[in-house]
Amino acid sequence: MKQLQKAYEIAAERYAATGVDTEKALEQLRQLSLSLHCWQADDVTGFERPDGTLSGGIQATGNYPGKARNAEELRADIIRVKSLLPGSHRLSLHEIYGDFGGKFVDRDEVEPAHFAGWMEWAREHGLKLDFNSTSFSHPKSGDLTLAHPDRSIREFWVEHTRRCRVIAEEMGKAQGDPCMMNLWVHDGSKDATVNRYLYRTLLRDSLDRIFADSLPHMRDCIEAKLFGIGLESYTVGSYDFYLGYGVSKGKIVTLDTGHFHLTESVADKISAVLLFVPEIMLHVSRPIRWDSDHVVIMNDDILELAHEIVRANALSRVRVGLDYFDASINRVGAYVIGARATQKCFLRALLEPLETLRAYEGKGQYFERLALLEEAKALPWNAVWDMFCEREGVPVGDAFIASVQQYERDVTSKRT
Ligand code: RNT
Ligand code: ZN
Repeated sequence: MKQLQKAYEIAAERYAATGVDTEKALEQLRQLSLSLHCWQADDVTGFERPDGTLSGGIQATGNYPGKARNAEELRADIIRVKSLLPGSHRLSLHEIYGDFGGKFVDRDEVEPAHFAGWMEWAREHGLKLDFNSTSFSHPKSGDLTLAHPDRSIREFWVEHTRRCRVIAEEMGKAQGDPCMMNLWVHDGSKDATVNRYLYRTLLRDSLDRIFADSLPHMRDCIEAKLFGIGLESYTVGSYDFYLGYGVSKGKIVTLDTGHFHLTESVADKISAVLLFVPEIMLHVSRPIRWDSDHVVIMNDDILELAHEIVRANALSRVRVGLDYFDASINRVGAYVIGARATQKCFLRALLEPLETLRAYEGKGQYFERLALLEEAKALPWNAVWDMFCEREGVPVGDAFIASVQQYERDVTSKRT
């Protein structure tokens, strides 16, 4: 403790010299809740069918032992993860994670009652819930759902998504805080299509019907992407499509960091998009060559994203959800690495000597601006991070590794 305290005091002094208040940064970081994705625990399988396989252009690769096989196991994993993260966080559920009691409940039959157990559990553990409709991994998923030219298939998915909004509304009401409901559908085409306009018209019309009722305790978020596996040539819900929809209807746009061309900057979108939509939902992920959903680490992409949010003074208008699924390593560990990396990126952004940088920029002192940006990278942010963990009563530094290993020995290694 003494060393940690000393290191923090030295760091605080150095930051103060650049005009940054570390205590203020820590307070802001404490307020930043991540929306933890439930699906890293079980490779996006869910509990709808015993033999559920993942479809919809997304894929989890690896077969590391110990994935959660039911709600009880998933809840236990999340509780362990939570104990290793500073701050207080939310949990994002997909519809296929309902408590279906061993009975098959089709997507157009799902009800808030199927999530009563989750709501009770969440309340007990001080977690707030977010929600997602699920278009994938179903016999009616195919290549098209909400944009399907067959009216009955489209109806099925409209009904599903409307029901999901009602579930989100109940969650929001129960927790006294709006539930963010994310809508992503994989609709697209493997090869050249001559019906781009038709499918997008159908998707727009389906969305209009889904969003017809205004529900005060939930918020709609709409997520675009570039392409899916097996759906490489065309995505109905492209970025342009959802940005247009979101701007015209006042919906929250979800930016998944894996859903753009790899040289496109998601960070640069923050200040543009926030001028025209109420809020942004992030899906923090790590694409390697494609939308591979690797575990998030502190890389330039996420650092730049966090910096842009802080520079835009937009922490209150950006929701930070995680979205990755690596089945090749310890899954509880994967959560902790990605969540802590995201928090560290935000901490570094909060510690940026912004006033000084802006003063330089205002006076056209671009050498000085660049020099300080470079120096800022090496300021002792890690001592501030350690202090954050210490104060929050969670393992400091790599001490969380032992806790994940212990949990593996006691719990996940016994799941066969
Ligand atoms: C898929 C989207 C979507 C999913 C989750 C499971 O490319 O990113 O957000 O990852 O809904
Ligand atoms: Zn996503």
